[in-house]
Amino acid sequence: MQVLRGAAEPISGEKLAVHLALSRAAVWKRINRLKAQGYAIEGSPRRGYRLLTIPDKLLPEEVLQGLKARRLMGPMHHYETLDSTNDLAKELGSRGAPEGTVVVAETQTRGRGRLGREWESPPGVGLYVSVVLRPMLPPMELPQITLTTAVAVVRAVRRVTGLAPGIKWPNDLILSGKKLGGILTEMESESDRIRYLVVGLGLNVNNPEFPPGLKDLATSLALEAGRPFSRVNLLQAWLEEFEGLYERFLHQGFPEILEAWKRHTVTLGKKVTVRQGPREIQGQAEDVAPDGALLIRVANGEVLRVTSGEITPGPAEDPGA
Ligand code: BT5
Repeated sequence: MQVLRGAAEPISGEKLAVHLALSRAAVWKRINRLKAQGYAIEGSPRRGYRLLTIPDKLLPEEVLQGLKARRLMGPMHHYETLDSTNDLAKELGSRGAPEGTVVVAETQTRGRGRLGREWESPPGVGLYVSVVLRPMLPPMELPQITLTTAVAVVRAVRRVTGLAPGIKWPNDLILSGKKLGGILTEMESESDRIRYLVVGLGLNVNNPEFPPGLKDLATSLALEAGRPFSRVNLLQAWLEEFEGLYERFLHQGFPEILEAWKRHTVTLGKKVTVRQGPREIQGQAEDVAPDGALLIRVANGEVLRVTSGEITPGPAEDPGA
């Protein structure tokens, strides 16, 4: 692939065979595999092979090309369709897949949010990606990794598109008041140690529209900017930003990342309602504790710690909420 990509002129099968130390038949097979993946390759018996177009897919050949992240460098698994990239990443994690294993799909048939909710994952327009990590950390540090992931998404989106999403505690990426993306962090732990964890990111990139139920709630980068963006560039940028922040988190702890998170959040300083199953807490979102918990000042002046739940703006009965 690299050879074809860099070539201005068609390259003969013979030359490719020498360059790749393969037989002519093996070169032919490889070219056919690339074509099946969607690469448009012109081949003429006399002149050789020429790359015409690269498919708009998150193929490892494209994503790993020029990727600066080293720790999260793969192995990378790409699928046209998966039930859920988190499910496959968890399966790979349980079978011993190394840290940095990346699972990407063009579409998901059962993309998941938290608490069994669905993640709308139409083909070819979003990022649906999961990464296996093996940090030597206690399970209670999981929320910090979710916040770290969100900061990495903000940075990646800014870098590639110039748009600046906000973060709604703990895991929503928000643009123009609508949901642009979400993060699903899941783990397998033993006693007081994380065995492996999976960080899953869903990001709406080039979605031209959303189904009726999501129309008023969801947005995509393309809808906001009025033009499409390269999903490959966004995935590369997220892997790079995430790797940098994850390493910082492991070596220097959470404080600096938390400060960055606070700069990007749209939650703090606002009146909120938190729903935790049947329970509801109303108050002012004051701060995030060093461990990632949200601190809410309620009517009697007490500050409550919230480690999970659903946040909506204002008091629940507020019609403007
Ligand atoms: C999340 O859940 O926000 C986490 C979503 C994580 C999805 C990724 S995709 C790759 C990986 N593999 C998976 O199977 N999952 C992860 P939550 O906070 O529970 O939000 C879910 C809610 O967001 C739904 O109930 C809808 O209201 C809304 N929603 C669903 N699809 C959406 C979309 N594409 N864009 C915006 N909002 C959406």
